[in-house]
Amino acid sequence: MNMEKIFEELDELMFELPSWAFSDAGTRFAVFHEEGAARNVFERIEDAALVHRLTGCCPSVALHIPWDKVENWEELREFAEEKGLKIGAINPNLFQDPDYKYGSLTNPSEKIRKKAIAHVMECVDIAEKTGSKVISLWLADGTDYPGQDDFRSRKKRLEESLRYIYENMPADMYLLIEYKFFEPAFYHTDIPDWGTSYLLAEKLGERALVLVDLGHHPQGTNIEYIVATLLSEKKLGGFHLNNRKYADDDLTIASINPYEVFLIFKEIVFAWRDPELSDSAKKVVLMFDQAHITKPKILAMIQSVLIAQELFAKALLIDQERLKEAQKNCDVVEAEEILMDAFRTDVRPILREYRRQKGLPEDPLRVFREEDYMEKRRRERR
Ligand code: LRH
Ligand code: MN
Ligand code: MN
Repeated sequence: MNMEKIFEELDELMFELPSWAFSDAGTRFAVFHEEGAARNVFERIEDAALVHRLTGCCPSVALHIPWDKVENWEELREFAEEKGLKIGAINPNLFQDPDYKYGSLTNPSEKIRKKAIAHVMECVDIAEKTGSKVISLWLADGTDYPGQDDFRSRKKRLEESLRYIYENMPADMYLLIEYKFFEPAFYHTDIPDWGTSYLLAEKLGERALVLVDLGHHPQGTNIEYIVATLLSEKKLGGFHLNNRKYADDDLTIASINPYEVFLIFKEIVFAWRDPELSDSAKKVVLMFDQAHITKPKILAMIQSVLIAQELFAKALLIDQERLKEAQKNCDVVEAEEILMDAFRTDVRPILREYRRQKGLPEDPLRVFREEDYMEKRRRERR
């Protein structure tokens, strides 16, 4: 094992935290209050900064507009920078306004489409003011019943709306297009899969890319294969990391299926090391999109970062040369054993040593509990 190489690669592994994971969360049945949870964007940034301080690998925070709201965006940017954070992807909200009942960027009404476009452009403006280079778009658009609207007309409206947004963004800003195969619409979804996101992104241009949310696929989908395909086309823009058992559960990454995450990270690691793909693969943003209902939020986020880092470190350990050899020889068992060798390795001592060398706590979860950061927040945020 070449520790120096592994540590160098770990240095490049950065995650983006979602502001919305630090506030009260729930299901469509109820929202639960956590004492001391962040109440506004400043407190969300404070919590994200704490996660970064303890883990050393989460230097940016994604915002959701208008869940995150301030008078002065430049001021928010300064506040974040003082805390050691950058503002990451700006996520427009095109799913909560009742005007979007029949769609946002696809709505049959031109007036509502224009309203949705204006909201995205407001987010572009916020991105400029906060120093962000990424707009991350997810649409709840779809229909509930056959015949409700015309598929091809909706596709055309969507393409036109996206074209306007793309052409009016600054020339160095990226547009990530997220897909989700169902929900909230139950009959059809306008952007249901990676193929549709890819098609839209491809038509728009180089700065439009696909975003893969791990919870947005039908059961049994081979996500690592989608990831490999998008990486090879230089069309993968980012991830929303999370896990699920049933639908879009937004559970802690790897809590249900760690091997799947390992196999996805393997694709990223191999693309990082491929001279042809390295540049584009290293730009892929690894964001979390999790909502912790029964776990304390900051603690759950630290846990998420650590498990993601751990699975990435395992993927770094795969003996790529031996794997190539086994694949050439069609030695299926040997190839799988090479992956499993890495997956079964306990990398926790390596990561403790890595953190020690960086001056970080070796066990961030323990430090968070021992320093009683939550009690402090409960007192301050009463
Ligand atoms: C939709 C989604 C999307 C939203 C977030 C809050 O299910 O994954 O990314 O922006 O949840
Ligand atoms: Mn998502
Ligand atoms: Mn989701």
